[in-house]
Amino acid sequence: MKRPNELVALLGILACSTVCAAGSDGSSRPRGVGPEFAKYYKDTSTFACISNPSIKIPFSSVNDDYCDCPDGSDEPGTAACSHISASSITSDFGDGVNRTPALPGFYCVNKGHNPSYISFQRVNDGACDYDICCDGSDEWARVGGTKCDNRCKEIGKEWRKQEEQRQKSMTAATRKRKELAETASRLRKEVEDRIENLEVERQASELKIQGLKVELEEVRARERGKVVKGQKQGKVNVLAGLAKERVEELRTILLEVRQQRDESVVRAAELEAILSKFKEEYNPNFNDEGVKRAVRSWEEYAARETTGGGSNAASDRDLDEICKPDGEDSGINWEQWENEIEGETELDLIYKIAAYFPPSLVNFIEDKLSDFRKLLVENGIVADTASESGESKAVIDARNRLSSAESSLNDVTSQLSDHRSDLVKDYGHDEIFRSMKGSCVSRDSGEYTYELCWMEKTKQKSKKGGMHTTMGNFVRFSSVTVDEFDASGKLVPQEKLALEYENGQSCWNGPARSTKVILQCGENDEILKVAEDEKCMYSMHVTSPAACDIPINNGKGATGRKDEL
Ligand code: MAN
Repeated sequence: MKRPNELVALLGILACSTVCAAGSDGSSRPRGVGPEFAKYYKDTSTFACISNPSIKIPFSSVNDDYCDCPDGSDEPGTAACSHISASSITSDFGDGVNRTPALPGFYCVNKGHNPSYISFQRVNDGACDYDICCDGSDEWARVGGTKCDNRCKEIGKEWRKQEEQRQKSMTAATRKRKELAETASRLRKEVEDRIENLEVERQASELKIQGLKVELEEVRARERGKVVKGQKQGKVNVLAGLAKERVEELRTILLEVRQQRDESVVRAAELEAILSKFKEEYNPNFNDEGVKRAVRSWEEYAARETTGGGSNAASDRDLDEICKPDGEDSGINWEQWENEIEGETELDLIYKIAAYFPPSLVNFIEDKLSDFRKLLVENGIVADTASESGESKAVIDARNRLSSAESSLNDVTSQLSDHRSDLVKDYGHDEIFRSMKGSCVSRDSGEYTYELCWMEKTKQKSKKGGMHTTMGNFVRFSSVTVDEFDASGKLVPQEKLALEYENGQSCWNGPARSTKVILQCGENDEILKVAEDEKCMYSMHVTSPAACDIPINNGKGATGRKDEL
């Protein structure tokens, strides 16, 4: 089954038989076969293609540099079937033949280091691939004179050193993660305790408010009993009304009496004139005893000093004043009194008594009255009407106590609501990010310094100065698949935990900035790389102990405790 032009392979075959000893475990396997596939190559007379065992070929056709099996399994040590391994769409042409590569690649024993598989295309391609095949066994045919020395000893040594370092770092990362998880659980407990305390505070606060409402009503009722207010209901106003009526009545009577007096005075004057004339004109010689007695009486009357019963100018002026109707310019200005009275208590009027005393006594009396009033207020006997609103101090104080209790209840309620939302918030597996919330890590990249604050924001700041730009606010966890080298140096897709930051500052002519933070396990929080994948859409690759041993939940909501709630 060999073709004449497959000289290179033939040379190789001459250099080493088809069934080169390959096993580090001492077993003999064809070249390029890994220990897990050794069982297919045990029969040294016939070989059955691994994925299509009905296709059988002589064992001598194994590794003869000609691809016989549709799955390439007859050429584990050459590149003859590399077209199969290179292509991935060979599985089914409807003929029932499986064309999927049966082997992962050429097996490099790499004694002194780690065995690994290298892709068949790189077998005998004239290049030493020490990164995968440190023993150089992939270039066994020495194509173009290529000779790859076995470097596994030194490469293995360096790898072990690095691996030891990596292991140490991973151990430290795992320990840190454990500490972070403990801190997170303590912080959660603190929130739960706080909620419990706040709940007690809330209930106490509600009871206090009920009590203060009752107290306010009681104080109001009590103070209402003490305060005399209003023009209509006040006793002083009633008294003033009565006094006004009485004054009017007396004034009317006075006017009548004054008129009667004036009339009597006129009449008396007329009579006096008659009697004077009578005295002058009577005949004293006419011996009439009755007339003589009358004249004597008149003379005695006329000789008596006047008693002032008649009018004189001064008393008339007084009477004129008194008889003027009450108003602004005369008598009592009732309107002014009534206005003054409004809003005042009887007590206030009593305190004004001081105004009626001689000025020398006024200060003394005012001091005494003020002290007395204070004493009455302090002892709850009279209401304190100091406030402009007309409410007593006691009512104002009671209302202030109620308002302050209500405002503390609002505060407690809002704290409770914040803490409760915090408890149901997704903080990731083990709520690990609860302990990291608000802590930040930054990295210089290009013309910017980038900052990541866990569970909060991502920011970008120009090194030239100026304000920072928000690249997003944390919204949720998600996951991304990225290709990573595995231990054997192969790129394999790995699912990574990611944190989505969205709704950052708007981009000019573009979307609001957003950042996808892709996490990988590491000893420290460190931004490894920042990229602007599309305009204003950034990705950050970050290491953190928080990302170690985390089951990825495909970004479907909470990765931790929230699912249990
Ligand atoms: C700033 C930065 C850049 C961004 C542009 C868009 O310069 O935020 O990352 O691409 O604005 O205008």
